[in-house]
Amino acid sequence: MKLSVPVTGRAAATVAVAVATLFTTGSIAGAAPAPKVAAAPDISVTNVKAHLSQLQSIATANGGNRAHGRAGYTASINYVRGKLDAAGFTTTLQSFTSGGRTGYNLIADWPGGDTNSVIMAGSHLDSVTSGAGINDNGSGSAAVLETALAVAAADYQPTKHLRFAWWGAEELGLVGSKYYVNNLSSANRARISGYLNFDMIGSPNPGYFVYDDDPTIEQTFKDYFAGIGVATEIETEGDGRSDHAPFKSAGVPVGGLFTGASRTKTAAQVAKWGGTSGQAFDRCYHSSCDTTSNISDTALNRNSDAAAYAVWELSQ
Ligand code: DTR
Ligand code: ZN
Ligand code: ZN
Repeated sequence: MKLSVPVTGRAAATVAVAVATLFTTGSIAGAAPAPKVAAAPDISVTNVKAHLSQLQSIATANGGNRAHGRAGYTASINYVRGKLDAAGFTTTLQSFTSGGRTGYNLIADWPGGDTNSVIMAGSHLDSVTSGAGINDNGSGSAAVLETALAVAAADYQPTKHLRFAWWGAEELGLVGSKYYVNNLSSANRARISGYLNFDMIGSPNPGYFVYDDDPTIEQTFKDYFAGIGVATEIETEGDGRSDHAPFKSAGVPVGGLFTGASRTKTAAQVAKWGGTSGQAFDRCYHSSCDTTSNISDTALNRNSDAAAYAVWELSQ
């Protein structure tokens, strides 16, 4: 399709992807049509679950876990990196040492966009040593991976630059994400306009918790859930207990999603969300039963879609 009007700014950046949908709103005769923002895709929960199966197989083949400094962690990194490289991302491994073992952060940049204004989405890829870590945090890792692959599949070209991250050694005290933030120059830190964190988003007895940090990011997630008619609550099960904390401490606007860990679901929460009252959101938290059976497909689906929605909305 050839455009007969000059296209500038956001429209120019998105025209390659969205030519068919860009000018779908009605326009007054003679006036330039209003540009329409690109809509986020629906993330395939089947694809997200396929990544979880792969992470489970990796744990099973490597002593039952994907923990920092173990073979299951490097295999997890290689799996995620292989998918991203094949899709056209620029990937970087950042190594650090913790407890005498080498750890890795995987960073994937999507070429294009304004690198002075970066939207990041991240999740920790390590598990504890006691299990495969499929909800904690295969769930966030798989959702972020599938969101990144959806960016590539759409050839999405937002105005902002997109960066995805998989952190190492979160379970040892946010070691990888702290290392990343501490090693950013102040100029590069200032270029990050938002960091979105996904840690435990498929709990089997789920709640829908939104981090109460940056108001714009929080509202973006709330808008998504309002649109699908799902109530949310503010996340309170340990503020600062995941990889958004170092970003927040450094002054980066943060947000994220969570479906609950060892806290108990109340009767009021069951009235909103269903599930079992008096039972933990995740009874297998940090246990050997955190396997592919320890996932609510509904929660995983909703939160994966919410992740993509926020990445799209906040980057254009
Ligand atoms: N940091 C997590 C679990 C966790 C507990 N509370 C929250 C709140 C928000 C995100 C995550 C969490 C772990 O990896 O064990
Ligand atoms: Zn976690
Ligand atoms: Zn954990």
